[in-house]
Parts: sequence; C-alpha cells; structure tokens
Amino acid sequence: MISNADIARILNEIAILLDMDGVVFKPRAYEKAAEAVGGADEPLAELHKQGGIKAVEQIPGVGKSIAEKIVTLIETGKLPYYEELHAKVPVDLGGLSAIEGLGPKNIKTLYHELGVRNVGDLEKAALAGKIRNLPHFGEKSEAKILKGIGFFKQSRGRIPLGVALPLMLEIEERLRTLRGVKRVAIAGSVRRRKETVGDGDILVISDQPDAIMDFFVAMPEVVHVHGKGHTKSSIKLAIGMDVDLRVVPAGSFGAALNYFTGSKDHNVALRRIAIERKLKLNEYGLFRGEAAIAGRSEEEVYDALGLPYIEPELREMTGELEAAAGGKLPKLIGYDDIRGDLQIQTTWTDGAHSIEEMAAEAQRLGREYIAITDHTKGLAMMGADEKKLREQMKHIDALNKKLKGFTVLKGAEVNIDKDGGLDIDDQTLAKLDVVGVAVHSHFNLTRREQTQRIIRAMENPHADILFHPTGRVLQKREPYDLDIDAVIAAAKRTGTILEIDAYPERMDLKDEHVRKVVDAGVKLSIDTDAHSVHHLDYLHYGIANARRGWATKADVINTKPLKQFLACLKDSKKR
Ligand code: DGT
Ligand code: CA
Ligand code: CA
Ligand code: ZN
Repeated sequence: MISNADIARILNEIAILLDMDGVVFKPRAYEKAAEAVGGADEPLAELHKQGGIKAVEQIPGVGKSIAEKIVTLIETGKLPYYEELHAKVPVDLGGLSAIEGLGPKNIKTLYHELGVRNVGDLEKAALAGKIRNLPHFGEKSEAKILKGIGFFKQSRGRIPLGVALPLMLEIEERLRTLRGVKRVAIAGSVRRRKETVGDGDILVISDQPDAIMDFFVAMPEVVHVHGKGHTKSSIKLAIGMDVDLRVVPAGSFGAALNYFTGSKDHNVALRRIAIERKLKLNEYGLFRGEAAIAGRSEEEVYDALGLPYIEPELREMTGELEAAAGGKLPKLIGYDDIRGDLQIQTTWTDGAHSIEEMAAEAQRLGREYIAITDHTKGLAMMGADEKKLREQMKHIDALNKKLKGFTVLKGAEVNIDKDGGLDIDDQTLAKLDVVGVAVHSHFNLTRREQTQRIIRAMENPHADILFHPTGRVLQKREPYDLDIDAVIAAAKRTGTILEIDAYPERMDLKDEHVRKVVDAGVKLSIDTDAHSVHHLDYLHYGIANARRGWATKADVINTKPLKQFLACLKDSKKR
C-alpha cells in the first residue's frame, strides 16, 4: 500500500519537473496538493478503497486531474505522467532540491551542461570550479552550493524529532498493550528530546521476549530487519529511521534506561564517578564487587552515586553533573506548564482554520488564552493591513463576549523591514494586546546589518516578542547570520521577549541559545506557530527545547495566568 508520504513526494517532484519546463501555475497546484496529502490524517489508499476517486477529490487542494493521478499511483504503484517528465531530467530530485539555493532551473542546467545527477556529482563539479562558468551561476553561487552540501551532509540520515517522536510514542503504546509486557520506555536521544535523532531506542521488561520480538519486527512500518534476537532486535522503518528494541530484566531496568538514554558522554562521566566511589556502573546495574547495590530505577542509581535525579534533557555534559553535585540543578519547566499560546495564524491570512476553531481547539487542549497573530501586509501572501487588523480586533472583541473561561488576545506577526522598521503603524500596534515581530525577508544581509535591523525592531515600544528569532528551518534553511549575544542584550535592555517557536521544523530558538537567554535573565515565550488546529499540540517541541536550555517555569512568560502575563508586556507597563 503506497503511503501518503510517497504520494506527496511524487507530487512534489512533479512540481519541480514542471517548473524546470517553465510551466506556470501548475507547479504551485502540485505543491499545494503535496502539502495537503502529506498532512492528511488518513492514508489516501484507505480513503480510495472506501470512497473511490470522489473521496480523494474531497482533500482540499486536490482537483480532478491530480486526483486521477493519485488513483493511478494507488492502483498501480506507478505514474506514467511522472515517469515521462522524470525521464527528461533523470536526476535525484529529492537530494538536489534539498541543497539550499538550488532551484528547478539550476538543477536542469547542471544536468544538461555538466551531467550532474546527484549530490555527489554536484560536489565534484563545485570543487573542480566548473559551476562558476555556467550561465546564471558565478563564484558566489558555487561557494553557496558547497556550503549547502556541507549542511546537507551534516544533517543527512538524522530524523527531526517532530517525525521521530510521534512514531516512537505510537510504538511504545503498542508494546505497552502487548500481553507479557511489564514496562516500556523510550530511551536514547528521543528521550533526551534532541532536535534530530540518529535512531530510536526502546526498552521493555518482559518474561516472554520472543513474542515481543516477533511483534516488533512484523509491525506494518518495518521495511527491513537488521537483526532479531532474544534480548535485542533492530529494524528500519519506512521513514528511514532505525529502531533498536531491548528486553531487559526488571532488576536492571533503571540501569539499562540510564545507560541507553545517554548521552554517551554523560554515561562515561557517571561511570567515572562510580569508580571514584569504588563502584562499577554498567547497563546491568551499579555494583560493589559482585553485589548489585542499585539498578531497578534511575533514581536509585543516581542516589547511590550521591546525586539527585537528573532530567534526560539535561544529560549532555554541559554542566549538569556539577550542578547536581552542588544542589544547583534547575527545576525545569514542565510539559503541562504553558497556559497560553501566543503565535497563531488563521483563515484571515494563511491559516487553515478560523479564529473560532483555533480558540475551541486550544481550549479543549487546556489552554487559558491564545493570541491571534496573522501575518501583516509586507508579505506577498495576503497579509493583513491596518484596516484588516482593526476589523479583526472588533471580531475578536465580539467573540470574547461569547467565550467562557478562555480569552482570545489581539495580536499580529508584524514584518520587520530591511532597515528594522515595522510594516504596521504605531497607532494600530498600540491597540493590539500582543505584538510579535519577525524577519521574513532579506535573509542574506551581513551579520552586522541583520543584527542591527532586528535590534531596531525590538526597540519599537510596541514590539513585545521577537518571533522565531534566528529563522532556521531544520535541515532546510540555516539561521540567518546573527549576533545572538547582541540580540539577547537588546532584549534585556528593551524588555522584549524572545520566542521559542515550537513548530517542529523550526524549534527556534535552539537549546544552546535558550541557555544563553536564561543565563541573561531575559524572558522567553513558547508558541506553536499553528496554521491549523492540528498544530496546536506542538508546544511539546518548544518545551523540550526550553528544558534542554535549562529553562524554569519562571523564565517563560506564557506559563503565567492571563493578567500576570499581560502585565509583563511593554504597552501594559505604560498603561
Ligand atoms: P542518536 O541515536 O545518534 O541520536 O543518539 P543516541 O544518544 O540515541 O545514541 P545511540 O542510539 O547510539 O545509543 C543510545 C545510548 O546508548 C547512548 O545515548 C548512550 C549509550 N551508548 C551507546 N554507545 C555507547 C558507548 O560506546 N559507551 C557508552 N558509555 N554509552 C553508549
Ligand atoms: Ca538513538
Ligand atoms: Ca541506538
Ligand atoms: Zn513567521
């Protein structure tokens, strides 16, 4: 059965191939359809089985002609239309288009002029200085391509947490309900909530390991079994991620969980602490001579080493052992501590759901308030101008009268222009409850220009929060060149809040930067950047980054009840 991800990939490649041929409009239609298919909740093959082509056409963005192609793919696993297009430029589109700055037209030129078929060919051509002489290329674009290749190689093979975590949680849940399973735990970098993961690690306590292994290697997502044994099995999932499963005895569970959670450096250091105490620590337990003195739980292991429990997100050897020994570990913000979500887009601009729908879902998820922050006019995509914002404010006032125990705040995601000005006038900004400011253009300014521009925007007396401060997109776009220390100092001086955008492809600020913000005593917000009701539970990824950056509840402004939160914003101080 063809997966939605595979259908989406082929639709995306068709968009690229049509673009190469200079076809207008159609590529966008395929891109939109790919996005809708990729985000669909149910497998299309299943939809098609039940409702035929009509059911496929019900997906927003999928018209009759694209629906027919999807049905061909579902029924035959192939699509002649795609194959004919691809035969004209038979290159690895997935790989090449992942290189930053390489568009469809460039890929076509590189293939026809230099025979570049994949990222390896591309690197050879760039290193040989062959790209700079092509029409529409130059030394600058050649250097940029090399930089892009470096970035691609570094991230290749690692899976974003936003992809890995939901799958791992699902597998964990399936194992938990199996007969004979006493306990299940996710370990490794997924448990530490690292932004990308190499492979998944799961531990199980059971006295029927063979039945568990049989189940594990036969799961529907498994495309390859690397190995299957009584205590360890290893598989590859369709998304390209490997997962290791280990069955361990109850008496060793804590020691094994500690060992397989890592990080490796943290483990090595713990082992050294054990040796200093004339003990031995491994994945089976903590031993004095032959006698196990701890191992059932992680708490027991840390305790026997003279340490308090250390949260998995802190186990990266960035000072957690010293802090633990000195009683100075932070009490990290909890995964349920956020009361409000401060970055939300709606159908007023590029979101998929109305203000009412977003509010209802946020309330259902336990939030107490949200800010509606649609994009503003400077963006090509139908951003709101002053008039539209005022209209929206009225709409929100009326809505709030109807809501109980929940408040919708008036906000905007205001564009920072090239020189640091904002694209909405001050009178209108003053009327909004929450003003987020963000960079959406001119990503390639020099470090000095970029930093100055952002600082100038933060100096605006209405600018409450700097949204997605570094602009990175995981594995796709590097952060803009920015002096983060200068931005943090400016945030401190101007009372501007720095955001952790929790959208899984962003996770921006990243963990290291969060740590700096916390150390500087600057406040954070954690927001989903939701464009649909399905995105409103993304807070988890932002909280993960906050925890990895040692943030406490007090560091994060939207853990506060509404009134206290509002009192921390710039305008309310002056009111
Ligand atoms: P990943 O998968 O690259 O995102 O990172 P991890 O941390 O999940 O690493 P992985 O899957 O290779 O191993 C899981 C844990 O097992 C790791 O965090 C620590 C532990 N571990 C693995 N190899 C070693 C080792 O050689 N020495 C020690 N002390 N621990 C190890
Ligand atoms: Ca791992
Ligand atoms: Ca592993
Ligand atoms: Zn934005």
